[in-house]
Formats: sequence, C-alpha cells, structure tokens
Amino acid sequence: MSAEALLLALRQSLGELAVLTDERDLEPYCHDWRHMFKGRPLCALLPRNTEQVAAAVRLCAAAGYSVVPQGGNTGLSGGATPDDSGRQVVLSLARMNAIRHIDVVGETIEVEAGCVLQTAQEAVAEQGLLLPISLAAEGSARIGGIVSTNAGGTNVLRYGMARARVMGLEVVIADGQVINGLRSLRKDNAGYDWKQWFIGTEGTLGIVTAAVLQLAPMPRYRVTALLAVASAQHSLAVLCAARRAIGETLTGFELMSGAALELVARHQQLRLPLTDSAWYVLLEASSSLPGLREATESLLGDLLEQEMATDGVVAESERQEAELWALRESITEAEGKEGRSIKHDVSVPISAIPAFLAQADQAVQQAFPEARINAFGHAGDGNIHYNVIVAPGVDAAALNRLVHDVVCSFGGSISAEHGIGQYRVSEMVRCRAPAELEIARRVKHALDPHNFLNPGKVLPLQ
Ligand code: 2HG
Ligand code: ZN
Repeated sequence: MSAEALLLALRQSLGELAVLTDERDLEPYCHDWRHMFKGRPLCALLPRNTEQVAAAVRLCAAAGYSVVPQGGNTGLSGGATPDDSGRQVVLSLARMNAIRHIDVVGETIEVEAGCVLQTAQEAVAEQGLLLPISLAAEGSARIGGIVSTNAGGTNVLRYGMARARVMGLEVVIADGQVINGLRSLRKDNAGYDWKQWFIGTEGTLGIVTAAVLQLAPMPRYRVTALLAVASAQHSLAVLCAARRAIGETLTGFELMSGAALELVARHQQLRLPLTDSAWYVLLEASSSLPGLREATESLLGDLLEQEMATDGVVAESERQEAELWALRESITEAEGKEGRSIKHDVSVPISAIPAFLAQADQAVQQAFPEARINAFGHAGDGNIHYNVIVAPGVDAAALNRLVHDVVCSFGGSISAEHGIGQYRVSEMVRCRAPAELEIARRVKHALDPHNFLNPGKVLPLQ
C-alpha cells in the first residue's frame, strides 16, 4: 500500500482530524522535549478509543509502516521519538484521556492511557485516595507512558515503581487484537501474568490503552525536611537512622549534591534554606496516625547531635514543603540551562552509593578534566542521576562507557527508571549478558515477529 493509500484509509477509519501530516502540526511529535532525538513520521495519529488504536495498528501493519506510541512525551531516553526513515507513524494516546472509574472501597482507578498523571491524582484525592506515583513531570506525563516505561520517581521507596501499581491492563498487540485484562484483583494467579510483558517494555510488545491502578489511602500527616550532610556516606547513616526511628512512614529519601543545588539557586532563582554543604538529603515521611511530626523532629535532633547531619530545616507549612520539593524537582531544568549534559540514570546497591560516586568521579575527572558532575537522585532506591555537564565536543559514548563500567563493577543497572529507549540500546547490549538479551529477543519475536512496534527501541534492530 502506498503512503497516500494508507493516509486515506487512516482518515476514513479515525476521522480527518485524527491524522496529522501538516509540518507544523507534526512538529511536537517529531522530537523529545530535550531535543536530543529527532525523526520525521509519515503522520501522527490521535485515536479517540481503543478500537481506533486497533484499527490504526492493523492498517499500518498491512501497509508496512511501523508504529511509535507516544504519551506525554516527557521521557529522557528517546523511547517515543520516531526515526527519520519515513516508514514510521506516531500514535499519540493523548485524546484517550478518560477516567473510567474510581472504586473507593477497592482503592483502584481505571483510566485511559492518555490521562495526565496529575489529573488522575487530583481525581482520586477528591475521594481521599492517593495515586502514589510522584514525578517532576507529573503535570504532562500520561498514564500509558508511565506504565510502558515502568516510571519511578520520588516515592518508590514506599510505594514501588509504576509496576507495583498496575493491577490490570488493556493492550493492543502487534496484530491489532485488543487484549482486555482490566481486572482489579489483588490476587490473580490464573496462569501467566501477561500484563507484566507490557510494563516497562516501552511499547515494543504492545500499546497500553488503559490501566487499572492500585491506589493507597491518602496519608493525613506529612513531614518534609531538608538536611545538610557532609558526605554520601553520612546520607546512608541518616537513611538507616530514619528507618529505625520512623520506619515505614519514610516516603521519600532524595540525595542532592551541593553542586546540584547551586545550579538550582542560580538558574531557577530559588532560595536555599541551607548552604555550604557538599550534600543534602530531602526526606519525606507520611502517615495517617498522629505523632509523625514529633517523631521526625526527634529523629532530626538525634541526627544533629550524633553529627550524622550538620544542619536541618523542617517545613512548617504546605507552602514550605512545596518550596523544599521545588529545589529537588527543578534540578533537571536548571541543569538544562547550564549547557550540554550527559545523563546517566543508574542504580547500584544502596550501600554501594558512596563508593560508586567516588570511583565514578575519579574516572570522569581523570578522562574529562573539564567536566562538571551533577549528581542527585533517589538514594533511598539506590538510584543516582549521575549527570555530567560537558563542553559541546565531548565524546558522549566514551563518557557513557566510563560511567557504566563503574556501575557494572558494583552490579548496578545502566537504567534505573528512565528506560532504554533509543539512547541506551548500545550500552545495554554491552552491559547485559548475552543470555539476557537472547530471552528478550525471543519474547519480542513471539509478540511482534515483524518488528513493527517501536522498532529500534529497547532492543537493537539486528
Ligand atoms: C528526576 O529524578 C528525574 O528528577 C530526572 O528522573 C532526572 O534529569 C534527570 O536526569
Ligand atoms: Zn529520577
């Protein structure tokens, strides 16, 4: 089928306005938000329902065009950006944004893939419930992308990655079949748990069109504190002390280098309540039982007395809480304003964070003396965003290899939460065992034998 015939068939099936081909209309679908990856699809499709997604998949497959699913386009690995072969079609889930059902007793929400995370969070909050996925990009990221990338964020420590929230999925697979598994069961051992195949596989095995997510009670009390600590090692002492003192109420434990907060102060014009420390910890605790503030303040007193922390502030109002979180959540934007940065979204065993940082710093500074390290991340999950600010000419691939080799020497992962997308394919091939790649290939081949769904992402083309 020619491109013209495919476009005609897509217009007949989805409607004239759901098929974008005009250069200006297409522009936002051609690149990621950081402008790191760029392509040019034949068109972008905006289906309104699952049947239209299935119809589009069947038409594109028959015509020999591959499909690149796209949600809020907030990813950092180029997983939703098409190539420039002219043989790809972007399928945006943005118009499928309905909240289908909230079950207050079962604490679940059934929601379409295009619903923005924050919209879903606000809807369940009205019912006294929490959708516990928390990301800086939550005002734009969409549920389908969050599921497809198994997104992480700042409360994984307490609530797990997106995968832990997914109870049921509706998926369109490569041959255009709709698989409806929108169950809201806490227990379901009836055969293969096939929904797992579509979580974190970035649209390479199927297109998530709707999900049932497990919610949690909205905690009645929350305490947020910023601490200054002398080193990453001290931050782990703080983590252990916090676990002992306030246990399961610990919701977030973020580590930020002094350099990261210096970028935030300079580019975002945000005031730092603490200064002159090499490292900072942003700690959040939440609970539905009273006494949390007293327990957390007593913990902070002990931390200062025992010199695990050198200084600390506790937010006294929701506004102050938001101000502390704004420091953490604007690091990415501040880093973007500083110049070119090469991101590494790595994880190592939590206890190895200080040694990883020391070895990576040494390796980077030796090979790239001009580079500046912007390290921060979800230390409570062993996940460090080890970003390196470099001059335009620097060889990103060489820097990636250097950092990832240190990561691997600690038994770490080269993608903790951002996914492989197109950005990390070659590094994944280098860092994962051949047998691991081989079983991934077999699953891909079984579900998408013609490599039609998001080709070149997660796995190499060949
Ligand atoms: C975060 O934790 C995000 O803020 C983005 O995962 C990290 O910009 C980054 O590298
Ligand atoms: Zn992160």
